[in-house]
Amino acid sequence: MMEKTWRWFGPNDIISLETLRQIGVEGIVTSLHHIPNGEIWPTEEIERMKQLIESHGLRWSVVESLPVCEEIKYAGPDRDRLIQNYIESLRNLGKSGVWTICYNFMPVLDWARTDLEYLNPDGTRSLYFNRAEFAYFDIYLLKRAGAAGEWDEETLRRVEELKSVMTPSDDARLIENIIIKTQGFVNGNITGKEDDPLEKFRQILSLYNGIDRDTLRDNLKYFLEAIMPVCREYDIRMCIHPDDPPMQILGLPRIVSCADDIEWMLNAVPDPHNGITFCAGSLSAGSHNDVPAMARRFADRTWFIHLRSCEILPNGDFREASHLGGRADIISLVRTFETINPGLPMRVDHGRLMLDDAGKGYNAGYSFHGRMLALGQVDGVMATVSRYMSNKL
Ligand code: DNO
Repeated sequence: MMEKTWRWFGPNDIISLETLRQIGVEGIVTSLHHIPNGEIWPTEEIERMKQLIESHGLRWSVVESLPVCEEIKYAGPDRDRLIQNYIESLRNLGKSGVWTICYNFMPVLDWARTDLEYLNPDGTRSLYFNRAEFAYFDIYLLKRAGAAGEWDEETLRRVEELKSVMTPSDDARLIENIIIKTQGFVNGNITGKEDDPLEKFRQILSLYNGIDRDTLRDNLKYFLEAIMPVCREYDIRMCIHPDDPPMQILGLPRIVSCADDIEWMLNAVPDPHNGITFCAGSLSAGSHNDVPAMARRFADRTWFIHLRSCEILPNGDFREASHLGGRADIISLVRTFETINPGLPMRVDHGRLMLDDAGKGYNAGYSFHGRMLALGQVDGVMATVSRYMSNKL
């Protein structure tokens, strides 16, 4: 059966490893969050983390993420040195036996939501992407040249409605959600300590002027070809995370948004060490993605799974559904992966904000009770599928 893992943010995480053990977690997904992007992860630091995890009867199953610097993505002058550093980090992880690495190749924004506490009828709160609010941010707050021309008419109509009701504090909240609260803990481009985060954000965006889809694809291929030798040497499985949401945003190219994209990147470097993180949540936020069909197609090159599910609303907004609802069809996914590529590490991704979790300072999407409930649900699905597959049901 899939290995039940949990994203844990290191010794400063409010949720302890003891707690995780008690709720049935087997493996830990974490990163060396204190090491700045682009620096080599030293063996001693990797070993310290590994031993801490193992001393609680768990294992360090997956690194999420070993971040790829922007400069590698847009192919800046320092790219080869940064790739060498990446290779050294992989070598050190390989020597310590940490062999599954999640990363992404999304320019600038690691993931995007407009509302981190969208109120559901039952009183829980979800992460939500309001298409009109995002377009409003793009056009009126970021003031990106040409932005208005990239949105459809219906969204632009909603944007004008919004414009008449948004207050300065609504604007500030939107900026904070899009470029700080969702980013600071995963990416490090914007930490929230900047005097003018929006201006800093514009500067980072401008690094991608002139970079289109094909160029970004070339840069991904260049990066993967450079790291494959060390991956082969230590049997390291690289797992690219799909774009979240799976569409073009802010004029940036995104190249892992649909089945054709995934097919392209797997074929561009046809080595099994070049694989994917099957993030059912990200993929299900795109109406063009048939998630169960994609799982069947790519299960043999999947090395890590994020179980989560989105619901797309008629106006193009999406919200994170319950782990048993939405478009992803987690029951079907568990059966597919257990049939084609059994035993992969899986973590439930995100969870609703519920019970007494609000206000405790959890990273957006990573509160305790919602994730624990989701893990319980998925655990039940896994047990049922397993029994069914062994013909005892
Ligand atoms: C958000 C996460 C992403 C993911 C990275 C992987 O909750 O799914 O931040 O960890 O994109 O590199």
